Amino acid sequence: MAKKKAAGKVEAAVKKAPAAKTKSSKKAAKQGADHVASPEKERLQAWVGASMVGSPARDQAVTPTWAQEGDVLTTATGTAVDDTDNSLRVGPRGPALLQDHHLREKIMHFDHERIPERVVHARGTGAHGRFQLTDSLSDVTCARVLSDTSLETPVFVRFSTVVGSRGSADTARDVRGFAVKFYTDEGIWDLVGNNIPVFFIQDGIKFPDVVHAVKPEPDREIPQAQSAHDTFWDFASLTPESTHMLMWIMSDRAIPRSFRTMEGFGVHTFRLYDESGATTLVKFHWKPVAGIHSLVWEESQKLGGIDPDFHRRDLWDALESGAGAQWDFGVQLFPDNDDQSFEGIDLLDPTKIVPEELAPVRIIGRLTLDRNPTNYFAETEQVAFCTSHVPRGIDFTDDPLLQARNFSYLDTQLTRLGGPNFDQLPINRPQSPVNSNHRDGFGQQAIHEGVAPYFPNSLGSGCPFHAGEGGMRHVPRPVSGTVVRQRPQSFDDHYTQATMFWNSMTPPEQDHIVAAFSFELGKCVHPEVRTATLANLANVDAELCGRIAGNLGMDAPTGAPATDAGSSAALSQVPTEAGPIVGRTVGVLVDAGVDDAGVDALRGALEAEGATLYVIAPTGGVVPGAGGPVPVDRTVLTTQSVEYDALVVAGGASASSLTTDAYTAVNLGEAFRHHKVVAAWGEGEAVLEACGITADIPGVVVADAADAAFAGRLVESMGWHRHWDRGAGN
Ligand code: HDE
Repeated sequence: MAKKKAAGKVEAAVKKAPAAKTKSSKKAAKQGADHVASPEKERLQAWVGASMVGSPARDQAVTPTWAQEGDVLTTATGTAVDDTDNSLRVGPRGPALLQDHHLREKIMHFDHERIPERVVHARGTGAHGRFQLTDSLSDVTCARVLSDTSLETPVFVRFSTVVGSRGSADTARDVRGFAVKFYTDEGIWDLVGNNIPVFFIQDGIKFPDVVHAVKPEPDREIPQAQSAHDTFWDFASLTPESTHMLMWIMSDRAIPRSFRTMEGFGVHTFRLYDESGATTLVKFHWKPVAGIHSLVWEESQKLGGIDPDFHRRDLWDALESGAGAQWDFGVQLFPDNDDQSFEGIDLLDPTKIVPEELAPVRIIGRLTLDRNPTNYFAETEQVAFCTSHVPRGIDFTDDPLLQARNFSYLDTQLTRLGGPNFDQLPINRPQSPVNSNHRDGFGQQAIHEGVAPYFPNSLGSGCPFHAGEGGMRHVPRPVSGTVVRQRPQSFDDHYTQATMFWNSMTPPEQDHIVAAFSFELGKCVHPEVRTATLANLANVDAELCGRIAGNLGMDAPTGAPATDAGSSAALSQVPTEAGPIVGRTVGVLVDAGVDDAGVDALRGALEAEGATLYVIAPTGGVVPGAGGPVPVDRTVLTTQSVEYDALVVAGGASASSLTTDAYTAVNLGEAFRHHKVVAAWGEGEAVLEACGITADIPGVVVADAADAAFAGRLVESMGWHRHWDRGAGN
């Protein structure tokens, strides 16, 4: 049965070459369908048993029967090991013997466990899931993943920060990578995007420059995972095309609450084509179902120490708890006209967006992440994305950033993954048939049969054949011009969209941007770097520039900001209605005598919304409640308010000891200052009042009992994420 299914596509090609219906054409099908019998597979089957046969190759390796078979410890080549605790020595106190292969192999393997980390995006977190198309794009593309709504496409997603090294903290101010590997039935599609829709530079030749500038300074390797230093701002101030991106990176977008609450963007404009060869330009968008939410700056900084794995843990926990993570997938479609522009915006310029007001995002599908990796190294570390991996129906534009990326990703894998066979690693393997004539190389995993890995051939009966019209297409486009190193004039306006971004922010969001610029420039020791940056910002907005200059104690220069930049509501993160709280966390402060029934009721209500309640007490174990013991999840020694979306003071006799407790006061004050929901029931209200937090303040929820009405108000209040109308704070 498996044979039939996998062979379908190849058979189509075979029909075009009747002379080739031979052993080799069957082999072509077999090579693509990993679960078809072969001598090698048969040997494997005899060895590991039937369970393995018939499952997709990728999953065989994800559940690596061959690597973890049998009960005893063996060497890499299967010899049973008698003792792994003592090296072979001449007497118990004598020297070690060279003939101890197990010792040498164990240490040799350990010595080589690390592979080079990614030169950018080194810190990352991965998850498995699926993509379901809901609205077919068959009118503009022949890509089945975008046109066949009956398909569910498996995916692996890797989120990342850009600047920090592999061990850096998750919550640093940075762009987040949002890379999606679609295992489509027509080959891999890697959509390697970010959570910010524009980029620092317009031409890929500048990428080494921006990365060298933002990475730790080369003499002292300081600072780690921060753009707040001279070399970055030196480069940025001398590169005005980065101004729009700087606005985003200094905004709350760069300190997301969770990967689950980030938008994702393909950034570049791509090209779609249909069976007739008609083309359409497209920008890709991911919209988080959980809403777009961020941390506040102080929170992100504290989390870097309290829980450097905050985002990784959040995603892991959400997937383990079943809350999952979901995004709607959307497209902005544009006619593929001669100048590849839309409403005066050059679609080849990756420092520009097309506002959603001009080209609405059409939602066409949903991404669901629901499975954590089995092994971090094998999956998240070894996953290799290449922007050049696209199935038929999707093509590139001449965006000079995209063109350079198409070279870079394929190239970088050679160093990281040790050779040209990186796409044979289990996590990178397509789930569609593969039948290339590539052979050998480091880490070759396949045992190829036959003698004719070349084209054309007769010894292999011509196999594998050209797919012709059924393969990738290169839609004919006239290209002509003079060879130059030059940008088009239409790339020249570096400020208007930066101004539009500023105009689109609410007052608290603007405050955060001012604070971020002030922090970063305040960390620069060279005054000329600050001066040059202010000169650029003067062209964005006089108030923005003036406020930052004021914070730095400098004079604000005069610029010429666009007066017609307008605004776009889609750019602000402040919600217009309360959203879901799935995957959110609530800390409940308790002590002896707590209203345990109330804790249970609240837990039930929150879990029904997909949120998790954590009981926080002075010590671990259990706390004696009014009606029975309450298990403690975290203690005041291990947790802080920054780890929760809301803090609640429980009712009951426990409240009296909490009223005078310093930890309680500090943490409630902090959650309040971070504009989070703060709540209490029963006697707990007095604890809030002792901290100066009263029921009439926005985002403060109090009630006599932890009943359904209280839970409902708490959930609704958390649905707003932050209560900026509270006034003072970060
Ligand atoms: Fe990347 N980028 N990039 N980048 N990028 C890499 O590829 C590069 C750019 C992005 O989770 C590297 O496998 C160049 C834009 C993500 O594995 C490398 C240029 C965007 C990831 C590379 C860019 C991205 C990477 C490092 C300018 C958003 C992480 C290791 C022409 C649309 C993927 C690797 C993962 C990773 C090069 C610009 C996103 C070196 C040359 C623009 C999400 O190949």
